[in-house]
Amino acid sequence: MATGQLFSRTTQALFYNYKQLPVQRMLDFDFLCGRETPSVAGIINPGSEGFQKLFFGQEEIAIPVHAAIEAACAAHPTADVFINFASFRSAADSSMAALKQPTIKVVAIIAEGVPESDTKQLIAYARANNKVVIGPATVGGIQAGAFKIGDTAGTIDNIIQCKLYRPGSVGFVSKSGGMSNEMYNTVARVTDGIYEGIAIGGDVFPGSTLSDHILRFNNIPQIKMMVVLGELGGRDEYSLVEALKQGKVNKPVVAWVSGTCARLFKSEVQFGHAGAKSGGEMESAQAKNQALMDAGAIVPTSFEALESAIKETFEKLVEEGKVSPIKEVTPPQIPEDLSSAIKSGKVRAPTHIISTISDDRGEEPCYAGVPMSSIIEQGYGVGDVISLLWFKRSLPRYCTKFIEICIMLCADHGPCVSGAHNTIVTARAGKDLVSSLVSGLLTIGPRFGGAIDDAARYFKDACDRNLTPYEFVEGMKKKGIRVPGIGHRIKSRDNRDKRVELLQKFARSNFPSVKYMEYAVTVESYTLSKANNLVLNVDGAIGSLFLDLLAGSGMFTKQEIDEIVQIGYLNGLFVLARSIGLIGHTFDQKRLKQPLYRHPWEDVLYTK
Ligand code: Q5B
Repeated sequence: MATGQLFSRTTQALFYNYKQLPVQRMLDFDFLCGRETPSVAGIINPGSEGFQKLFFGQEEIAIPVHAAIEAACAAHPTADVFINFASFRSAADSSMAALKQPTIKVVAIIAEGVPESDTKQLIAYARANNKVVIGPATVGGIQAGAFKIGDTAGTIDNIIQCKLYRPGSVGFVSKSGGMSNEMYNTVARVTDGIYEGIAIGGDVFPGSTLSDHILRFNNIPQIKMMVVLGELGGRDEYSLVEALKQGKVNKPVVAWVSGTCARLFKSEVQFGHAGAKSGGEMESAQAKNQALMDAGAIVPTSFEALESAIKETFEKLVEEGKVSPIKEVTPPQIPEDLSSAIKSGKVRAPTHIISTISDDRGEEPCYAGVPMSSIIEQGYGVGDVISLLWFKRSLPRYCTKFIEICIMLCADHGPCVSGAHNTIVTARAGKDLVSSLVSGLLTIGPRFGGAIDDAARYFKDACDRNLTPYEFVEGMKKKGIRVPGIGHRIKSRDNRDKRVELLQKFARSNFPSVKYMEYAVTVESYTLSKANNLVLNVDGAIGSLFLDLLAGSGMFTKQEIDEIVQIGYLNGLFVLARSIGLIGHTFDQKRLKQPLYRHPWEDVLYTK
């Protein structure tokens, strides 16, 4: 691998498999470093395209989203780093596809658990084509003040504390991403800071090794000393030993191999990483530390002593005049996200929606405060759910039973009624379920099914004002208004609507009072004297009986009843009920493979 710089202040990456947090962290880092361009040129989200909104400092920017790697590389030919956040299942294929793109030079693979055979193929391809793989199982890497991969170095607070917003003189490489954060802090405390840090990942076969990066750091003039954090298991550190012995590294290397405690265990121990297990003597931390020391690395006696070893090495370089003092800069303040500021209580923000009927934030959703499990365990029915979500209270069983009866009785009234007809025509025009359903629902209104609210309004007003049926009906006639809830196209005095009879029967035996319904019946007697079809229809029966339910249940104040009638809750019963039938008609037509409907000419009166 060798050569030198992988990244710069203009490096741009393609981010595979969109994850909001790491991309935003990269952009926040860019802003902190005073980069002019965002380090993420494009996002690849297999199968979807468009733009993703993210913050670049205070401004929102739209980063292009591509469906495929090839398309992203073609659209962003200067982006040469591929940051792969794919799962371990698809990381190898997507990484290989990226490596095969001429524009991609570095591939960082975050996933843990990539099959070793796949990793070996990636390594072989990368070596043969002069490309660099960082990972798998890595957090990535960082060039201070220039470019950062994904979540490397953690939060912005940590990055500021570790002074990673501007370059120092130390090249750092480790296996562990977590320990990198620790070491960035240590290095910032005792030197002028990190120039570049890479976590190669904890797998047995890393895409690039500790020595690969040390040899590369050796070629970067800005790096004056290197720090290596190895770990027990594997033989990677020995290639560094070889490089040191062969004199290929001419800058001081401070090294520590962790895992010296493995000797305290009687049997072989597997540490966190796949590659970190105590094998034979050669793979022990002690043996590797000794070999590194023998080869000329500065190796402390313990991890605790690593900090002073780094400090001494750096101070020596300063004394020798090999490190020039760094110009400190104050990084700009990253604006805090509203969500975290609210969480910490620093700011308050007005909500945009108010809701009082349901809440899905807790362990289980609640309808008007009643948890889902109670609804199921206590045998609630659809009527109870409607009473919770529409009326925000648990109504007595006879009320919820009445609601359920309304739903059942109004679910359908054959294919010839306005709504079903529209639904059938729509379904036969090849439209989908929702279109067919809503085309039927849109016919519900003052003449068809949607007269319940008006029936309740007018019957209530007339009954409360003690109007006689004559005064009421004739008064409506004078105003040119048909009495809502009265009249039917096919039902009549001699062909009563069974639904109305069933509703009346239930109410008479269960409701404490049926005052409004009885009033509607007296109105019906009067309208029937005018015409045979002016019966109390299903809308009128439900409208008047719901007034009785509201008034007789003792669950509503007078003001609440007026509000329910005024807002118009009750057509909802017909809409809900008839949706069942309209859905059925849609399926029926589709099942019957009915062709496009065309109304016959003979059925139309053509006239001038
Ligand atoms: N006249 C329902 O009318 C219908 C009068 C009236 C005083 C009235 C009509 C009406 C009020 C709205 C209403 C719900 C349009 C009906 C439903 C669900 C359904 C449907 C299904 C299902 C029927 C003839 C003469 C005229 C009119 C007078 C009529 N209604 N006077 N008050 N309410 N009702 N809708 O048969 O002197 O000759 O000029 O608007 O409650 O939708 O099954 O189909 O489940 O799907 O077309 O049950 O009653 O009568 O318009 O020819 O009028 O009666 O003034 O008098 P028709 P028209 P005149 S339930």
